[in-house]
Amino acid sequence: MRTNMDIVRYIEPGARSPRVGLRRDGTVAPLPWNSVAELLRESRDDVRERLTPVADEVDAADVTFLPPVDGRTEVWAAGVTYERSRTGRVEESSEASVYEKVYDAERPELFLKSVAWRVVTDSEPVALRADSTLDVPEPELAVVANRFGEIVGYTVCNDMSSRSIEGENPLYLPQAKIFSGHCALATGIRPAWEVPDVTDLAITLRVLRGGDTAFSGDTSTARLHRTLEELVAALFAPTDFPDGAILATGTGIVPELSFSLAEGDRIEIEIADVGTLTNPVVRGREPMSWLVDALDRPDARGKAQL
Ligand code: DO4
Ligand code: MG
Repeated sequence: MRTNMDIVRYIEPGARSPRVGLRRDGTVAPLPWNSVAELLRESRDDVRERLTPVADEVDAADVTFLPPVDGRTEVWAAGVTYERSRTGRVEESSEASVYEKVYDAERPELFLKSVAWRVVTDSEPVALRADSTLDVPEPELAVVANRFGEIVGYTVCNDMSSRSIEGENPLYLPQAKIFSGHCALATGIRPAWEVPDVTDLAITLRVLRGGDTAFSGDTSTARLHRTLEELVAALFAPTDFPDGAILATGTGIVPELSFSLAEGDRIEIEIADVGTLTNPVVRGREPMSWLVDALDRPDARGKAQL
């Protein structure tokens, strides 16, 4: 029988080190790994077999949840994997043909999105670059793969993007995609065997502004132009990932060019059977400086009042 369990990273009040745990029914209990990176060094079968708490559970309301990525695990992203993403890039870009070509090419577009420490999680802020004029959230199903390239689980990713910077020149992609507050993951990793049909998951996005809905959209993973296995295989073919990797699989929701995120917005993403992710929006680097403080002090993390 399927349950609502997911794998989380969390810290208990007064503790110095995060733990990896199993969250279910409003509780969390520690698992036999010290980090998500350590878990991703094991085979999928071993993870499934060892997914049993090693100590008593505590109330989930009493702990702080951290992004479900640590150590040397990298977050990568695929691009232009939905038709809507291709259309959106063609509209925004000074070099439309590169997006037309990559949609149908055998080789997918893959880019490094984030190292672990830069990732934020649910209820922490995401940011807009101070020099960007057109900004969007990108709600994406993210695949969590172990060191062998096996899909162990899924989570929700927001691949925050500057459309004005990418649109000016595709070579600016790393600057459009990587900045303080650029990448959010949900707090939980849903074990792959708990998701009944990953090929047809509803994805919804809502942007709230001053209590009103400023944008909403939806799609389904059924519209993904490539398979998850194909994307993971392309990522792992030339590269070792000793602590596994998280791969966001691209967005199928792209607002019209007339819409841009603004400071103070609240972004809500839901992927059926996987999880939810809500983040307030700030502008510039300064409101994200707590990420540096949180390197050694997880209690410095910038939880927002949502
Ligand atoms: O081609 C640029 C990035 C595309 C992307 O991030 C997406 O389609 O989700
Ligand atoms: Mg994206």
